Amino acid sequence: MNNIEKEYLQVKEEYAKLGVDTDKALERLSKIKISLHCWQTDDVIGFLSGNSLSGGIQTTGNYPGKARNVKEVREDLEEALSLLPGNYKINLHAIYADTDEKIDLDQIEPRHFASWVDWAKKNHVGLDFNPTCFSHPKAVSGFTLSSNDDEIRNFWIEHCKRARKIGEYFGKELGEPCVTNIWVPDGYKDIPYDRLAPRVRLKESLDEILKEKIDPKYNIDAVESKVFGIGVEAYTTGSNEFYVGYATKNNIALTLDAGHYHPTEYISDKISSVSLYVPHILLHVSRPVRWDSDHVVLFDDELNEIARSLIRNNIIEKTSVGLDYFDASINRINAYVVGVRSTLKAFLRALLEPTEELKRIENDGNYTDRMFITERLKTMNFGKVFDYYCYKNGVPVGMDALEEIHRYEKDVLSKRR
Ligand code: RNT
Ligand code: ZN
Repeated sequence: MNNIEKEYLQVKEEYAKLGVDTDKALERLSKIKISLHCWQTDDVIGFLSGNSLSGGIQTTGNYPGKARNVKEVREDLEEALSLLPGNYKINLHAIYADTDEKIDLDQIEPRHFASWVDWAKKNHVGLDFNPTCFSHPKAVSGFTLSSNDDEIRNFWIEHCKRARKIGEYFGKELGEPCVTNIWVPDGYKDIPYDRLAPRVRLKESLDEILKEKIDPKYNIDAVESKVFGIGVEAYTTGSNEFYVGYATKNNIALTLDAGHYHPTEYISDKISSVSLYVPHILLHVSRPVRWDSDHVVLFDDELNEIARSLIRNNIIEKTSVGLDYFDASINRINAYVVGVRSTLKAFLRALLEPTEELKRIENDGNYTDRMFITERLKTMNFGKVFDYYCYKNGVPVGMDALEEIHRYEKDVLSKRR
């Protein structure tokens, strides 16, 4: 028995004293499939819409080694996956189509993504999808699905309709539903006179996009709100209330992006409420810092709270978990590895709680034991359980992962000039 196994057995005993079965927790952890956002590889540029990012989101930094083509995007995703325990999905945006044809976003078809399906099969990952309603000449006015220009609005409606068909295609090919998430950057920099009209148009656009019924066995529709973007500070058409209402009324998935709310608002406290009214939740795991909603996810308090809300009430059963951030100032493989490992650790820690026992204690009004046990849990050595999980899954444990990140940077990323 090596050290990792020995230490695991010790910690397992400690957890058993609290009534927690660490093996079972790891078994449950292995069923949570995180979706890796492909756009961290190349700072959300893609291959269809030109070379700059717009729509109120931004990457800063120019750390060397960003992916320049579809082959490099896949190479980097494979490298990231090789450093991560468990099973995954990959989250694509429409701009990551793999085609030589000169097509615009209102012309995308499943065949432009066929090589992604082959790649996904080979790498045993599922696929998720997003229409790309930004970084495009038809988005420069700041409005897409809520534009008052019919030509523009129809262009984006057509794009989103096609995105859903691609989602359905992914779902059929890969045997697990694709979550197709609609996020639009629409809004005003300065104070609007009419707050309703753009929302009426957004609602009508969505109604039109979702008119065709697609079996949720293949494609799950999701809609994502936001409080503000850069240059869209005064008014966002697709606000929280807009989409909570829309998703509830239309029985589709609601996306909760951890970076899309006021700084004192947390999605961890929204999850339980919305779970009562929407059939499915898509989580965009992200980290807001001041104006930015997209820093690399770290193992912080809010991430732990998010995991707890999902695990303690088993809301995870109706939740898809995707990462959403883009940092161009650090090694991009590291951004994946840290973001995913942090998320997994938060889930693991939540799974290592005597959940039923704590619920009972709380219902009995026994706040003494509730306080003692939840405080005790904070210093339990879940890190050793996580190390063991990595080891069992044949991926580098602890600092060994960083060593591999360095090797890949030296051998691969630094050669991309
Ligand atoms: C933007 C949204 C959206 C994007 C991705 C690239 O604020 O979070 O999800 O980050 O679609
Ligand atoms: Zn998001």
